[in-house]
Amino acid sequence: MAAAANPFPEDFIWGTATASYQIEGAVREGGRGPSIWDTFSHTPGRVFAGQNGDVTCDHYHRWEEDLDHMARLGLQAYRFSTAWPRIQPGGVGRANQAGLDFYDKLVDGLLARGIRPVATLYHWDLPQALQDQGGWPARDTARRFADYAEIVAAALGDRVETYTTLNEPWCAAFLGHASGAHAPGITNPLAALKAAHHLNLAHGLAVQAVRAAAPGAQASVTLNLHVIRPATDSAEDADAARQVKAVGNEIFLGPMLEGVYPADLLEDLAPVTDFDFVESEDLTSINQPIDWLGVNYYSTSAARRRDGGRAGRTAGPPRVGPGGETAGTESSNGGHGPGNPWVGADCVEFLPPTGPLTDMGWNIDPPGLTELLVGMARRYPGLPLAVTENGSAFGDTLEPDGAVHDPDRIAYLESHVAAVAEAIAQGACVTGYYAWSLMDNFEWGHGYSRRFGLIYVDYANGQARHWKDSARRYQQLIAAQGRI
Ligand code: IFM
Repeated sequence: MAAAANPFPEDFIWGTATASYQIEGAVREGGRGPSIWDTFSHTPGRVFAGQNGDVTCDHYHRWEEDLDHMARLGLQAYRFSTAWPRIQPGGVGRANQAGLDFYDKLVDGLLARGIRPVATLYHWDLPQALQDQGGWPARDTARRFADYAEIVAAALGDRVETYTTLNEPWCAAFLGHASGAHAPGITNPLAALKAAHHLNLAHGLAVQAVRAAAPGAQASVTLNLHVIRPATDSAEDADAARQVKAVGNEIFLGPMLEGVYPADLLEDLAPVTDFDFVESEDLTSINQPIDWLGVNYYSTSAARRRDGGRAGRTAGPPRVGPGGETAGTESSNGGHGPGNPWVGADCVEFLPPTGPLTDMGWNIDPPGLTELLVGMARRYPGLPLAVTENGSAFGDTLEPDGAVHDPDRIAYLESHVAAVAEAIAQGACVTGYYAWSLMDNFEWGHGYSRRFGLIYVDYANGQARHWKDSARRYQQLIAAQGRI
């Protein structure tokens, strides 16, 4: 029997992803200033067991060893983030050379190993000094971000294949400012919407700054697009799903890719604001051409209209936000942040996730990834897509011989790679897949209680790295160009 054709094109990119605050540690070294996550994690009750990113994987010191692991895995690209407070410790002004030097040697080390660097400029570690001046709800933060983007792009230049402006601005805006489950821990719907707009503006200004400073590099943004299904086929539930998608997806897709805030979103949000913080040229500034769109995908959700319609927000039981982000009153954030991140969708509730769940309490729904990719490809023909994060947290055990057997993670990986193959077979232009994550790391409000890595990090024993079985499986998949 002839082997089935491999849908992954020859130039498909296999990578892994990480983020600065989650892996670097060394928070007081190399002139780094404090970020909002330093402040948040050192505030009692915010993070599971009072944990923080002070040391985490100690990647700042172990980066060479980590690059060697990447090379052994056969990675073709590595998606990392630059820490704004390492590069501008106070968020403004001249660059801190020691901070740039760290990423400079990281990029050279990647290139020396044949791995393409993909740099995310913002993965949530805003300099605390900018938070003290208003943070993302303040317009000036967007302009400061463009300055920072220019500094990074000028320093790393075209050695970096792609600059991604923002990672998951939904989380930064709504978990950070509506539910308060993430730094800076604010619970104010209007502040969340202002933050969303200023993140949009920051994206557009940063794309322009990157293009000017590194003309040979590509520009992208990564969104955690939520796959929301109506709980029933009733018109009410269809509208509930629409409302959630509006504030979860369209609030970024609209301005960034179409130059508008959709009318239904504005209508839903009218009880909160008339968007008077949007200035006349903003949408033009935001709507910059990008070279590809990054999509982070973990799970799906089902939404329904709550009895009583727009009866207002309830505290509700602990739950998990669709698209894989913690939300609401999860115990992991110590009971803080009781707000609802779904600003403008007060009359919506989510069904409890069903089926086998990951340690995050998230469902496992590979067809959701195919649906998302195919849907985006049809909506934006000509815009290549990449899966910039996908992965699963499971409770791993380090065996005495150093092995970590993680069949559930392997099954998750294989089924989602197959889902990408299916999307490509259906015509979606998907150019890469980045497993989350290279190694276990600081999982935000959950601290170290959730392990997403392909590589196990033994925090209690000098951050020693141990390959899980899933790392070996990913190594095989890469070598076989995605053939399951
Ligand atoms: O760890 C996070 C990452 O920082 C952003 N996307 C989701 C991951 C898993 O929760």
